[in-house]
Amino acid sequence: VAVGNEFHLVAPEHLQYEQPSIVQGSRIDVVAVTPWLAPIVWEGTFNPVLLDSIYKPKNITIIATVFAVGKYIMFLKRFLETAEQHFFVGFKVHIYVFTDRPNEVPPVTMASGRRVNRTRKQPKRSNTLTEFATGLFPEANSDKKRLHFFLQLIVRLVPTAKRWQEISARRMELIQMVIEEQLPNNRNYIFCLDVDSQFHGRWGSESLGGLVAVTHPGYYRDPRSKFPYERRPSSRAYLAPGEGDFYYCGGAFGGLLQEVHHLAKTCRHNFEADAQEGIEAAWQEESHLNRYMWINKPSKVLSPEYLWQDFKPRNPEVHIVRFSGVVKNYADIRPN
Ligand code: UD2
Repeated sequence: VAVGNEFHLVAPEHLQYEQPSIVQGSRIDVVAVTPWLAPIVWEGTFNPVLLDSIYKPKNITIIATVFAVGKYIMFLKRFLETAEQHFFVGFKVHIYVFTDRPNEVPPVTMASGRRVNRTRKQPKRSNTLTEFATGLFPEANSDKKRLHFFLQLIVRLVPTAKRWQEISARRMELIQMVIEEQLPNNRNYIFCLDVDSQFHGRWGSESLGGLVAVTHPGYYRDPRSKFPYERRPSSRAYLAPGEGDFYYCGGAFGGLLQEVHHLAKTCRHNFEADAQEGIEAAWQEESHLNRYMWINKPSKVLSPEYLWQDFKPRNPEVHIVRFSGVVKNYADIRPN
């Protein structure tokens, strides 16, 4: 189980909150722990005030990566605006946007509590990538207490893709590179998210963990025989019948930097080694991610509240949708 260098949890001495119980759970309709004893995060299983009060003093930065290549740039505005409202509000957040259309990155209106200015940096070379633009920083004269509540946007140029699978293929490589720039500041966290998505509710400190995976909304009630794992033994993403815990989505995963670095490096290596043998896994890097999470058990599992699909009616156990994939027409938006 990946636990990395997670902090120990220190709560403020005088904080008062509802008494926890080990015999009466607030949720009896769902499972809140895996067989390897990782929490499964559902609404009602955690106290957000307590968790924020533990993590806020640690002065951590949450990095998010998002890819908006080709026509997918159209999803970025809603992604950023809703992230601003719901994603780690009160924490330092750096969002890396990878795009081939940097001039179409939209300006984002900040919610209260994140009073920020937009500034423009000089383009800077970084390995194969060009760092383009733009930061959202606290106003110089803003209330001192709020100074550390800010969101920064970093735009990186990536080549235009000919096949949509290429984008998926390169994501792990670029995530690996971003993390390598951040290390050794490895007590920070990263989440890698699909851009054709929006936030609707809190996604915050309850989701922090060494290695964090999200159960796919389409398969979480199904037997593992129905999971769309890669089934050809010749692929490095292969999972045999009888293997696999959950079906995790490629559209959201994260954890501590060094844990996600290991994940990205491994998935990228396996993806590229497969490609050299002419194999592309059934669901590209999502298949490799599922293989990885079978071997390296996540230390926290997020329920489908953390990735629902807008076209799908909410199931009764899903009390809140925090993040969801928007409805899209693949034929209109993918390169081919
Ligand atoms: C699933 C996964 C996705 C990925 C894919 C397999 C979820 C919700 N989604 O989604 O993460 O594992 O299967 O490859 O779990 N993109 C672009 N431009 C493009 C195409 C894709 O920027 O032309 C980026 C964009 O950030 C998008 C992501 O790649 O969100 C995934 O692509 P998708 O949304 O088309 O993949 P999908 O819906 O099949």
